[in-house]
Amino acid sequence: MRSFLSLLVIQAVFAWTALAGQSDGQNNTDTSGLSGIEVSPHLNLTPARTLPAVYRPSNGTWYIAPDPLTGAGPLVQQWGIPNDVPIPADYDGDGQNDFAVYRPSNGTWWVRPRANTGILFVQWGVPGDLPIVGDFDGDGRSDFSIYRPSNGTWWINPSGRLGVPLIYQWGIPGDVPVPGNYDGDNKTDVAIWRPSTGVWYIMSSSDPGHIIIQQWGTPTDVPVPGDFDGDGKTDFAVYRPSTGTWFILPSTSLTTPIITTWGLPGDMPVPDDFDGDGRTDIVVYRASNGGWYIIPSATPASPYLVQWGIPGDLPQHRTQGR
Ligand SMILES: [Ca+2]
Ligand SMILES: [Ca+2]
Ligand SMILES: [Ca+2]
Ligand SMILES: [Ca+2]
Repeated sequence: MRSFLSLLVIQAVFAWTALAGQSDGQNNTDTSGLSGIEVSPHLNLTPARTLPAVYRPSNGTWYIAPDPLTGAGPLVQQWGIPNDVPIPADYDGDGQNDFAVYRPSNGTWWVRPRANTGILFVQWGVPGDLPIVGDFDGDGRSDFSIYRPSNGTWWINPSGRLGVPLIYQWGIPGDVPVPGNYDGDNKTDVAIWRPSTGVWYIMSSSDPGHIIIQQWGTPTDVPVPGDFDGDGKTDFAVYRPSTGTWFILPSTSLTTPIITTWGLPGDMPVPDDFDGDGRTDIVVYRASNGGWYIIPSATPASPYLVQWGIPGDLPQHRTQGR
């Protein structure tokens, strides 16, 4: 067995650099498949809400849809190279997701903050690790974090204490990381979903000795945790691809599941708060036509479609973390 300690040493070779004012040295001109693109440096979204956004692996470019409320945007940014994994999150704490990619080949993170305050670069991870989004220390900034599927360990580099990692063994091979704020204390909880049994195991950040265990889902489901009822706590939820059915267990009413059919075989569930009412919306992305099919939680009788993306694009949304 390769020793745990040797991995620790690898992880300790860690660099943090903020390179103020550097450009990525690439242009922003590729608008293939999308029309009317203008480059806009910043979108101020009040109230906080999500816009449809895609990452195009072929050219490492991000495309964020125009804001229907203000008309601002769209926003286009080249940030990434082939084989990078997009991992947007709010790394600088300004309330907006930043352009960010994780490079699996060498475990490096490349963040271009939306506030344009310089580039963040961190080495955190080894090949095989999965990048994770979450604010585990609760300071409002996402922490550089990875989950190691081979042994179920979590390696969290907290933004409040960079270089002083939090390491947890939580999971076994086959488990799916489902970080979220299940206990409502505004710190992300370490959590996994076990497909074989459909059981969720949550390590509560407010009381690490208290383990939340909930059976919810079947082996072929996809976990889609979110705060669908808007009480500040992440709800257990799964999406069943074969039937396009959502099974949501609201934290305010664990005995009253919400079951909604929304999606066709092949669709990807991309739940997030698109209408800005503080509740996660039921949304699927259809790769064949770049369609975002949105049920806004504030007006569920009026679902709508946003066409944003072309085949091959990866839809971006926040399903993890807070
Ligand atoms: Ca943090
Ligand atoms: Ca928490
Ligand atoms: Ca909730
Ligand atoms: Ca909503």
